[in-house]
Amino acid sequence: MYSIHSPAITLTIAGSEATGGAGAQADLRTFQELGTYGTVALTCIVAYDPADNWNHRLTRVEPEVLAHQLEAIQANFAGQLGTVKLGMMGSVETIDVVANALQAQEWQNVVLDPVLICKGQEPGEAQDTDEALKSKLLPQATVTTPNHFEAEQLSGMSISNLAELKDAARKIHDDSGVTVLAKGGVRLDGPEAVDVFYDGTDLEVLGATKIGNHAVSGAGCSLAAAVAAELAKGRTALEAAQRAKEFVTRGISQRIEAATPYDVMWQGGLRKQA
Ligand code: PXL
Repeated sequence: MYSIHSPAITLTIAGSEATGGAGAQADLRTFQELGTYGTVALTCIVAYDPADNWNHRLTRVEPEVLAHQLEAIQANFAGQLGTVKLGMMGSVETIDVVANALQAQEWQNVVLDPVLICKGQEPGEAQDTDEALKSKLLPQATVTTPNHFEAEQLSGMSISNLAELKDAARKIHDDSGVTVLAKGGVRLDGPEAVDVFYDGTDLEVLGATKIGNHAVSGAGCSLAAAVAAELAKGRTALEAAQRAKEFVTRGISQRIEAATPYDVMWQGGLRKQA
C-alpha cells in the first residue's frame, strides 16, 4: 500500500502571490520539482494592482487561521515533518504564531527567507515586522537566505562588492549562529551572479553567469524552497545551496514573460527537454 521510498515532507509558511510567480505557489512548484511532498500554511494574500503600477495589495490571514493550518499540518505529519521554509510573514502577530509552531516540535531544517520587502514595495515600510523576524524567527532558523537588501539590513553593513557580501554573511552568522546563503544576484557588478555561503567554518562563493541584468520574480522564494527540499532529502547545507543555485539559474534562463515589470522564473528549468 505504501511506497518504501515515500518522499520527504516539506512545509512552506508563506504568502500567496496570486499571479503565481512568488510566494507559496513558487515554493510548492519547487518542492514538487525536487521530489518532496509540499504542504503550505498561508500567512497572507498578495494581489498586485495592474491599475496602480503593480503595487502590492496585501491581505493578512487571521493569526488564528494560520495557527489552525499549522495545527492540521503538524498533527497530520507528526514525526515525519522535519523541514520548513519560512517566507513572507506580513505581520508581527503572524510571526508570533509561527514562532510558537516552530517551538511545538523538533525540526531538522528551518530555512528562513527573511522577506523584508517584495519587489515594488517601499523599504522600511514594516519596521516592526522586520524586528520581530530578527528577534523571533532568525534565532530558530538553521539556514537563512537574505538577498542584497536583506543582508544589509540583517548585518547593518552596506554591501557593494563581493568582499562586503562575505563580511555581511560572516556577521549575520556570527550574530545568529545560523548558516547563511547571502545573495548578491544582479545587484553586484560583474559578469557573475554571486552568492556567499557561510556556515561558521566554510566560506564558499557560488557563482553563475548572469542572465540579463534584471531581477526575476520568484527567484528568492524558489532558492530558499530548493535549499529546504534538498536538505529534507539529506544533502548537506553546502550541497543544498549549490543545487538550489543551479535550480534557480536554470529556471531564470527559462524565464516566463509577463505584464509585470519583471519576468518570472520557471521551476521546471532542470527538466530534460521533452
Ligand atoms: O519575492 C518575495 C515575495 C514573497 N512572498 C510573497 C510575495 C513576494 C513578492 O511579491 O508577494 C507572497
